[in-house]
Amino acid sequence: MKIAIVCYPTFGGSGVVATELGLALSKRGHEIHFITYKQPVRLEQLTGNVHFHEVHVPEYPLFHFQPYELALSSKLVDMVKLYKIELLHVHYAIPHAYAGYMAKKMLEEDGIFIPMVTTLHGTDITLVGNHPFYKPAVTFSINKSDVVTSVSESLKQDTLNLFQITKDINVVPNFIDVTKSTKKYIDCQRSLMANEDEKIITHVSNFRPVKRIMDVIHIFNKIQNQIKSKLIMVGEGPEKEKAEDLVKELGLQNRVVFLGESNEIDKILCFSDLFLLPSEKESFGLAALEAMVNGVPVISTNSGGLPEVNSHGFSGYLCEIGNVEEMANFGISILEDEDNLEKFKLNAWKQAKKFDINKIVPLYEDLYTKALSEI
Ligand code: GMT
Repeated sequence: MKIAIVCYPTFGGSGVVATELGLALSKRGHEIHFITYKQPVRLEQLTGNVHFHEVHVPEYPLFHFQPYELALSSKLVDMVKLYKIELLHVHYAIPHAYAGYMAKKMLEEDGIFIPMVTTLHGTDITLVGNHPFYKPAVTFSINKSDVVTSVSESLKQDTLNLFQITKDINVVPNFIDVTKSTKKYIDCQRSLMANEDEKIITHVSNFRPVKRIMDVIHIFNKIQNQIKSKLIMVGEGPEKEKAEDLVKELGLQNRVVFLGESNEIDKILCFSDLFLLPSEKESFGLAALEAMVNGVPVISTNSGGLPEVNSHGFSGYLCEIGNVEEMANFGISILEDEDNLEKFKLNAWKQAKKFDINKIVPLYEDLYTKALSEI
């Protein structure tokens, strides 16, 4: 199939999932066209059947806001015609599903009928899309999609609760390449980050308020009181400065490293012993899955789709939002005993295997076939 993938090209989970999906589909023989405003961060190489088309938005001083949706829908129309693309797969409802629908309608004027699959990722529903300023447009574009998918059962329920949805929502969980494992990284340089007798705890996110970054620091503070350890903070975002201040206030400057954004998460996770994800809301928690596939147990909240990903008492633990005491105690219980730690590491890897890319990508292919047959 010839498929256009529309996504955010940044470090966010939705962009990562869209990119990994496109690459996996290309390996299965499909022709993939990424259409967005910048080359997606995980799209390192463009091969024969993977293309990238940049959406340019010309600056015009009259406009207070430059109309990205217009430029995107026009680009979609042009690329569909030029490459004879058969299907649009848009990731993140805002504004991609809206722009995709406009493109579909413009193409119909020329007698070209093309289905649109919309994947809901989380904040497009629970935080942004639910805002009264966007809600009618988001509801409309979800209902006008030919196929709708969500990355967890929890997100499906949130969508049905928050919007008047008339379409079926298919749950297709996020996935991971399970061949990624610590063994792959022969240059796994643990010694650069910590001494032999120290444990390494990691957090990866976009440092937005929803991630509860201060909880990460407080949990770590309690753990390091009992277990010699280091905290590696990966990512950038609005809460970073506050987090750095808290680290200073608690006198943890020598124990906490802020690495910034990284394209090499696996190289960091391969030497990590524990992953912290105390989010307020998480439709799935791709970061937790990336940790688990590297054999890193996860302490997370039980919000949103996290209970569908992290298994309590097996791959890690789930706690109430904000219960830093309990999260720290569970962390200590995993780290204080080497045998227990090894057991949790192995379980984390086993849990990740449930989301094997080879099991999940065919689910999308089936939905594409269905969408094409119904157009
Ligand atoms: O919150 C993020 O990390 C970014 C956000 C995004 O829109 O890219 O992630 C959302 O989509 C990911 C991929 O499906 C999910 O794994 C994240 O849980 C989800 N974030 C939230 O729901 C807050």
